[in-house]
Amino acid sequence: MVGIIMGSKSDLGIMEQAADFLKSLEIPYELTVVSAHRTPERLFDYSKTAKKRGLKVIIAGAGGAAHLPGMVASCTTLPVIGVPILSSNSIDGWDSVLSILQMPSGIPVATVALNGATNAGILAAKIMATSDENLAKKLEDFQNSLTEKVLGTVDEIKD
Ligand code: RP5
Repeated sequence: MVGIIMGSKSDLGIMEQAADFLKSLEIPYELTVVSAHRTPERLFDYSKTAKKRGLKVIIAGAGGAAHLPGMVASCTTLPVIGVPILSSNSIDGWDSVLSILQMPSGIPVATVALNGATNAGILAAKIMATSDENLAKKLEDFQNSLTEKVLGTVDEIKD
């Protein structure tokens, strides 16, 4: 089970891309809003009960002063994947990228690219696949499909 959280409902358009990938591999997930600044008690409750509730990985996305992934990581031993989001009043996304990326030593967040929610879903699936051979096979098929897709374009470009 993967937990997907975001700082605001306005992040949903990006974060549901992580959910879409998990769904495509039939990985169960939950998806909800948890704001580090507007619902701090909910953040503590969510992250401190996450493991007990059966979550194995948490994907956390936020824009601007994006403290959600780091704060969640500080409250759980589960791996946390951070998704920086380009929000409407952002400084080109750098505010979010750096807030999530520049974690202090001891509390890592695996940070994907700006708006990189699909990759966050893939990374979560890869973590789950370390103890699930069936899932590992599905990921292998997925990666092979990427290779075939690119090779399929090779002949389309003639000298
Ligand atoms: C962050 O501020 C959220 O993650 C969102 O990306 C950004 C803007 O939030 P709203 O003002 O749209 O709720 O906390």
